[in-house]
Amino acid sequence: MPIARLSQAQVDALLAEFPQWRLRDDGKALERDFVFGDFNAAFGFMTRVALYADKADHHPEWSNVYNRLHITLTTHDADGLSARDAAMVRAIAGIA
Ligand code: H2B
Repeated sequence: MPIARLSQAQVDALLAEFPQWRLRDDGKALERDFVFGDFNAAFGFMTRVALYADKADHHPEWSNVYNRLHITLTTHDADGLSARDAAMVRAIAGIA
């Protein structure tokens, strides 16, 4: 089912509040890199995000190499950013 996309003003406000995230060149996703102390810390964080994602039924695209994590947030059902991505940015800020 299609989901409404965020307006440009909503995306701008989100990026102003959470400057660690950047807008992908095509404007359809947010990206953030994390570096943790070790793999245990990285995977522990991923586990907490995964539990949120499962509950929210909204899933990050991510890759992990040892203590590094790259997260891309987008809403496939919106072909761009939606309120679900904004909620996930907030949730991740609470977990980080
Ligand atoms: N995650 C993301 N990132 N985007 C989606 O559009 C999406 C999702 N859709 N997780 C959900 C699952 C959908 O496929 C299920 C059926 O609700």
